[in-house]
Amino acid sequence: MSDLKTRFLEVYSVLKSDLLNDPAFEFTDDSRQWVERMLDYNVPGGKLNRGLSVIDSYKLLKEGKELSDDEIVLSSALGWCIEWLQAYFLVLDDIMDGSHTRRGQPCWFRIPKVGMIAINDGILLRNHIPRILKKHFRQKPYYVDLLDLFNEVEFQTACGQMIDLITTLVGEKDLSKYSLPIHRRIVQYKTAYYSFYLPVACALLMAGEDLEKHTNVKDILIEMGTYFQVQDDYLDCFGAPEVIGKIGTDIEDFKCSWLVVKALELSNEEQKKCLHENYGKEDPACVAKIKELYKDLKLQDVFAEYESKSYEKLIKFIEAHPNQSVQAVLKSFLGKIYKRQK
Ligand code: DMA
Ligand code: MG
Ligand code: MG
Ligand code: MG
Repeated sequence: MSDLKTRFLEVYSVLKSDLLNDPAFEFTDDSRQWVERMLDYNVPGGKLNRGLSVIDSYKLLKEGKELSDDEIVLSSALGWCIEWLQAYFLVLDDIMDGSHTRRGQPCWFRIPKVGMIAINDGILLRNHIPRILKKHFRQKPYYVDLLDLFNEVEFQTACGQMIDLITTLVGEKDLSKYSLPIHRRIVQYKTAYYSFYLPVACALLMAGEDLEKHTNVKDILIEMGTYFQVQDDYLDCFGAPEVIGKIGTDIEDFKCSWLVVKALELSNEEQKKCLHENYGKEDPACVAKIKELYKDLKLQDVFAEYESKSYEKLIKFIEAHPNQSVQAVLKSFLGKIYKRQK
């Protein structure tokens, strides 16, 4: 394990212990145990790409200078705030999407003693973020900007989740209404802001930068986030559950996934009929028919083409940026996700 990752994980234990001893609540042994188990189950078990990106980005912005202990702890704490935000959204997303597994284990709400308590746990996870920020950043000149950033991004993500969910009502009425512009809007809001813009924006604030001056960085990161969510949509159907740690539900859920949009574009009349008849059904036989159709339409090849085109486009976009260390931040982020299998 890289040294920074070890340090990052150490900071998790510190943040957790602060939260479990928060003087604003009189914890009992039971409540403390509940929160500890809930955090350990939902917060640290992912790839940690978003969280680690804050430290990586901050380091690159400092032109590779050794970070002080304090800088490592602070950038890690911000990274963990993003992981907390992600945990909060995922706990609730899995309930709404009717998912079964996440990160190779049952979704939190599927644990018999948890059930719908998971909703409140999601709210708690969300409330931990400002508590972490207050404890570690209250005295910083960029504290208000940090709070504002997290609020803005959370709002955009919740709106993205809303359109992800209400668009299925459109699809149930008329599947042929699904299109790339609609898909793009959903994924930009539900994924790109919090997964891509937020980590780099946190690092920029820590480095004393003004976010208003970095709208072009934001544009590139949103583009990258869109590409990332297309990968997520692809892996939902074609990924190996034991590798991605989750079983896909997009077909059953009538989601406006990149795959169904492409399938609609490429289908003949008969194939369209098959889509209309089988998409959005729980029945495994219907799901199998959709997957068969995706294969007939060679969506794996269509995706591979999309993936290399997106990569080229993003690299061009990045290389047009005037600042070398910003370029390095963006390239490092892109390198972590290109051709990802999980
Ligand atoms: C998830 O989209 C977006 C957020 C904000 C959690 P999704 O439902 O496609 O994610 P997953 O495939 O991980 O359930
Ligand atoms: Mg989901
Ligand atoms: Mg979802
Ligand atoms: Mg998905």
